[in-house]
Amino acid sequence: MDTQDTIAAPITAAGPSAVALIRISGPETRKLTEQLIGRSQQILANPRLSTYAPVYAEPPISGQAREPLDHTLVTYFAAPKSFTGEDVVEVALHGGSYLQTAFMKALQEQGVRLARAGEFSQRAYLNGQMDLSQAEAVADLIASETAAQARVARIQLEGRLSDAIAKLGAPLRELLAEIEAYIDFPEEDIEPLALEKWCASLAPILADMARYLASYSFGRLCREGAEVALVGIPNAGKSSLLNCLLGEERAIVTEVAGTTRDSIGEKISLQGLSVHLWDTAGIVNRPGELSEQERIEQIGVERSRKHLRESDAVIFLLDVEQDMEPQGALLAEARESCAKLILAMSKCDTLDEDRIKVAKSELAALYPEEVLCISSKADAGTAELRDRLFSLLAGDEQAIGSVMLCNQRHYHSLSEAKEAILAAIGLLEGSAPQAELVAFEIRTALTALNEIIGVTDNEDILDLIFSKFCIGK
Ligand SMILES: Nc1nc2c(ncn2[C@@H]2O[C@H](COP(=O)(O)OP(=O)(O)O)[C@@H](O)[C@H]2O)c(=O)[nH]1
Ligand SMILES: [Mg+2]
Repeated sequence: MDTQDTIAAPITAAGPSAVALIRISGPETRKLTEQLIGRSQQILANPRLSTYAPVYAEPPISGQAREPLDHTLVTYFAAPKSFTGEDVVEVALHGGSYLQTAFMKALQEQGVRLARAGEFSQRAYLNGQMDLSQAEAVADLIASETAAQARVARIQLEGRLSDAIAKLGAPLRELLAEIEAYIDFPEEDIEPLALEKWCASLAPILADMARYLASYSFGRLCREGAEVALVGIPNAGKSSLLNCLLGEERAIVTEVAGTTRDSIGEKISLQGLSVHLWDTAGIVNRPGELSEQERIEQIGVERSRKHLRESDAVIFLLDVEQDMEPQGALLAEARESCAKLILAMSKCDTLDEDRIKVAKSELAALYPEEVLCISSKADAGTAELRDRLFSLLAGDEQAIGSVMLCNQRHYHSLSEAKEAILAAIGLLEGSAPQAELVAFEIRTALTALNEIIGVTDNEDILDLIFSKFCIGK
């Protein structure tokens, strides 16, 4: 990819709006400003200060008056103090497709290239304005729809993940230097005292790595959202609960068993966490020859079972007024399929205390945890259900505010680093360890850590990351 030419693109969304911001970045930026924008000397002499100026669709021709395209605010950012680290000019045209198209065409006639998706951020990365994990956070922040998504992205953009990774790397580099000193004298055995010291210095690094890796299970959910399914036999009250949690009549509810044939997914926010909530078809096993209707029903049931297997958590609804035997069998199956399961007794507005008590004791063998009682009709117990669901998804990581691993790429690299450190410790604890081999493992760990913050020139990785950005970012 050419990083030497001058690029431009609208950095605001397409369509009519109050303003449409056009960003120009690269070595020709100053020259272009002089050609296409009035009061250019004032603009270029005052970086980071917005100036109201006429904008033109063609360069000046001596002796001829030019008609301006627009009058707008123009801001110059002198390299390296700009988003990309290059000379940048941002032109805040009035929003609207004609003005944007005309000005972009004028720029292209002056030799400017239309920026590719993510190219401004890629230049920012290549010019050292931010590291790779921060560039990824820019894309995440733009894509975020909930508080949790925005928060984990912002923390990463602030460089806190980068700092944490750098903190893991620093003592490893020191240790590597020490070990390499031994490599110069291969005939000498490593002193036992040194071995002990090296092992001791690796232990806390390993513990930190394990902690960050553990944070990925919730960090991933913060970034990507959680998939949660409502599961139970027909008529257990699943669709009613979906509607109740959504606060709208989304799914059809009737007293007829088998009303819900297909899964219906809707998003809700749980303390800022994005949850994709699925109402599923009631699960029934039908032995023997199936009628046409039953065949259709079983396709829905297959989908429900898929949700059981693949969801991050399951809310199992149990209707104590219906046959308990098939519900018990299904609960056992659900527990096998999904590690995170909440059992809730539905329609509690119709049950008296004694009935609830008896049902709870019947369920104790299958579900020793606290069974929830809910009523979608009376909107009772649902606040507690939401809290339980959040705690279950969050696990030990109750606060969305600390440094968490939330990106699969980072998780893989850190896992590699941890494996290498484990291998190094294994060598050091074995008989007659060779300094070269230990050093090799530590170098492997450092390379993997560097991949996270992007001390990489691997073009494939870079292209993969930046191609996911939108144009203008
Ligand atoms: N009294 C009462 N009835 C409910 C409640 N939830 C669902 N129902 C009724 O139970 C029947 C089945 O509900 P539905 O949500 O369609 O169950 P699904 O088949 O599991 O989706 C309908 O007649 C609902 O009105 C509740 O909390 N209280
Ligand atoms: Mg239903």
